[in-house]
Amino acid sequence: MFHLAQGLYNNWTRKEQYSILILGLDNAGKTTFLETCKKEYNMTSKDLNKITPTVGQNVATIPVDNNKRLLKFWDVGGQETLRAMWSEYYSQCHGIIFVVDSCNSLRLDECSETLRSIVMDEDIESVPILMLANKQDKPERMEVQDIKEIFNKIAEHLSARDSRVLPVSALTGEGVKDAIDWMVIRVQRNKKIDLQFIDDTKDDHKMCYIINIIKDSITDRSIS
Ligand SMILES: Nc1nc2c(ncn2[C@@H]2O[C@H](COP(=O)(O)OP(=O)(O)OP(=O)(O)O)[C@@H](O)[C@H]2O)c(=O)[nH]1
Ligand SMILES: [Mg+2]
Repeated sequence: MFHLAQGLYNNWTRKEQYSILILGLDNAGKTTFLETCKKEYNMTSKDLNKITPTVGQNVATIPVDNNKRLLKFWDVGGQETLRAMWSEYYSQCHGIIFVVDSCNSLRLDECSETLRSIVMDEDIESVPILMLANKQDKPERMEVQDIKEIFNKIAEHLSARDSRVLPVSALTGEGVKDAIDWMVIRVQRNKKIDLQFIDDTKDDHKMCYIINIIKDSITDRSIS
């Protein structure tokens, strides 16, 4: 009887959990975005001035939608050597946030080629993709429309998949909640998703394994 009651209780209280990958070139603002998300949802977050380049990953689970659902964010380092490992995460993710530095026009080609390689990967078929035109607080930013044009060319490969470009400032928090709201709706709508619930320790083990490989291959930068 106790086990039955406990089973029912667990069933009622478990929450849907979605894994969201945060990708983008190094220095785009991924970790800043994650820390600001934590702050926006009243979680303890790092001092934004103390964020260092990520070697490996940062993980945070944030309750959203009035605490009814969980988004588990995987912020993966964007340095070129680390990008080769991104695809290891694709089969586990329900949504992708691709962060772009709107102030660095010199890296736009690199940025669009990187996004193209993500979009073309069959493991992320049907996964919603949100592109964030970050650093909108800076006067030298590119117009969001220009960034949209680049993304739209790549979006031709997305078929009927949900995709969007939104302006944000990870530093000031402007647009961050709108971005999360968009993603929460999309991951729920996505019929093909395979829902994970709170007990996803197997995935964590897999991710830890991946991260150890990454750490072995990088020695010269500090872990954030
Ligand atoms: N002005 C401004 N600066 C930002 C913003 N977002 C990030 N930055 C700055 O950009 C730099 C890089 O930010 P990170 O969050 O470390 O970038 P990242 O994408 O995680 O970089 P990697 O971990 O190397 O892949 C830091 O100096 C941040 O303070 C923003 O919205 N506005
Ligand atoms: Mg980082």
